Amino acid sequence: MRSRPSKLSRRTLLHAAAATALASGCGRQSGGEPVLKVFNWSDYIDPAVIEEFEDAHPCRVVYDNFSSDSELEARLATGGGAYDVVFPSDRAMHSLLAKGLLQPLDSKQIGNMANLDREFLDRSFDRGNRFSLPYFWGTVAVGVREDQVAENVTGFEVLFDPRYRGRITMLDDLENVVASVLMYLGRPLNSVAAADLQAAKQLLMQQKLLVQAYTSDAYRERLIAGQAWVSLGWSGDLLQAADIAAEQEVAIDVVVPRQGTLKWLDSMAIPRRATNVALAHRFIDHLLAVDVAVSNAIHVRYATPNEAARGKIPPAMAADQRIYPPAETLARCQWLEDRGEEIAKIEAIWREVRA
Ligand code: N2P
Repeated sequence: MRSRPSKLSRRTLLHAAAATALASGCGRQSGGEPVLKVFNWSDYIDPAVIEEFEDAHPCRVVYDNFSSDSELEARLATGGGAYDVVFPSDRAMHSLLAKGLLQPLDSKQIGNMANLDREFLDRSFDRGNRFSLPYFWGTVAVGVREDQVAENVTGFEVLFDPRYRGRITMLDDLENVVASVLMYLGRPLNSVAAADLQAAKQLLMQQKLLVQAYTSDAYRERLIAGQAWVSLGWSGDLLQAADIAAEQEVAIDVVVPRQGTLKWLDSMAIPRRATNVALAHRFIDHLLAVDVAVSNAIHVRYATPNEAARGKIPPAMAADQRIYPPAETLARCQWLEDRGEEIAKIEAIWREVRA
């Protein structure tokens, strides 16, 4: 009996289709059909949502992936790709705005923004939401292969356990990793104090000997395949891995550290150099429509900032504490703050860890 294609293989097909479209050189208006170029994190949209948009508007969406804030910024700064809609993290927004790489949104064209939960609007990185609207939020969490790790994991500790030498993956993301380590050490997550950063660096250098890979996307496949046993990852990606593994009767536990962790908010925005601005607004408005946001949230397993949609997602999902952590855990979570020039200190640590 043929098994149905896994979510990952459907995604792979989607990426392949996007890559072929790019390679064949049909940038804009090929055959008169408008093209919308979207640049997003991997495994971060329901492919059906794109298809519905293409049918409703008629256009073709060229969909491309990045796996770090710096990759997004570099692409926007050099003009490569000329994207129309991008999905920066809260951390990335500070720098994209400081460099003038985004353009203001026309809120009149985005009526569905009324669906958003005010809690996620007007954040420090974009007061008044002049340039961005929230897409999903989530946490930095730990994925654990239950068949390989016997103890009850409650937080980051398992990532530093020598018993799992060579079976640990970490995000390839300096700020997320350093913040998680500071949290594990019980120090302020945004600290740039020398003593805190020294302690974080020391631990990361020790841990390096245990780490199989630093990766911000391949950890899902590695956990599913049993190549990795514990991974620092983003909540929804880990839950996607857990779902796929469950189909193969493999249990992956997704642990949002009880001591608190990093919470983050990704946004939708339009680059300054976008070429299809009207269609970009329509795409953002589409993603904010209640039914679209519901199916997208079900698919990606991240927490939706769309209040109207949250009321309509299946109750088991709305109550899933791995997606929406309980209030007492959330109270211990923190956002990344803009640390300006001080970020160079964290970059220096990361260069040594990754050397
Ligand atoms: C989705 C990754 C979420 C991005 N694959 C974290 N900012």
